[in-house]
Amino acid sequence: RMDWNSYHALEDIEGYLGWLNASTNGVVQVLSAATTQEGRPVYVVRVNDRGATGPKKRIWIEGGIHAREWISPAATTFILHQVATNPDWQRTILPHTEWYFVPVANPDGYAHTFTGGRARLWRKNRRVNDNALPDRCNGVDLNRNWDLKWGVGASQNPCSELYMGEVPFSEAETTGLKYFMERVGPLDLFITFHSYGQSVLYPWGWTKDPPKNAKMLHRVGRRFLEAVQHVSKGQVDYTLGGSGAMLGFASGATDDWAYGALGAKHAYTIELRDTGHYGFLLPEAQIGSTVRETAAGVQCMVTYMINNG
Ligand code: 0X9
Ligand code: ZN
Repeated sequence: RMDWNSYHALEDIEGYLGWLNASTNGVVQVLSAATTQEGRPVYVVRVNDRGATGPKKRIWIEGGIHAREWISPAATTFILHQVATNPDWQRTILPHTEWYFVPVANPDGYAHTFTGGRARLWRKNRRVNDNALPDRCNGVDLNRNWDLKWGVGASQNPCSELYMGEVPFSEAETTGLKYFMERVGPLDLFITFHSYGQSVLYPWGWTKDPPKNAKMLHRVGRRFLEAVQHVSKGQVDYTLGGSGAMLGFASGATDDWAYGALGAKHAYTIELRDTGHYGFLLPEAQIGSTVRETAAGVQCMVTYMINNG
């Protein structure tokens, strides 16, 4: 049905979502948040055990907003798989949580990277900005298109990989996800998976000034680092900090919007393996260990949040 030993084309991922939807007795629901320029749905997968009452942490996990970062949808689907099918997670985590997964936030871009040679490591979506311009001038960086301090560390040039779009939320993917998130309501935890760099980043993206609950963001982020260290037996190290301070300024990203506009209590961008040796071309042999340590990291963050209010 699905495995985490190879990278999967969009159709395989969608097939797996359909299987989950059909075989988990209403616990997993596959919904659509948007239809892309090329006509593909942007799926949101809700996981909620209606049998469990009592307070629940609301968690949103986004993957695949950057087309070439293939390990991101792999990690997102693996965590979804744990929540939906792992007896340990279902006993200890699921009764206290409600999950929303976006396995591939940029399906057009993702599909494009499966057309051979990873289509020159495409990052943006596939909007046609101007028919007269070369292919690299197509697309909007969906992680520069959200409306919070829009335009910092981004480009107004459509030919740039960091093209922010004509206006905030100019894209079907970002608008659709925004509306969906607003309907879901206040989040306790938002995570968007990227690669590469092995870092856990929290707001803000446009300033080095820490947000008001930076201490708490740091404390919960540490749980991820500790779990990865533990599972990898000290082989894999992540760094942790504010994204503006760690990476340089960039706004219009989902993490800042989820935190600053939607009011998510915790919001993170997690840059997965590696630190640059393979970069975006992380070998398939590393998928399994990467997604397992990542799931352990998220499990520890969520467990901490459940136990600490
Ligand atoms: O620049 C990005 O969009 C992310 N890095 S990546 O190399 N995967 O493109 C980092 C985003 C960090 N968050 C903010 N700057 N708000
Ligand atoms: Zn990215």
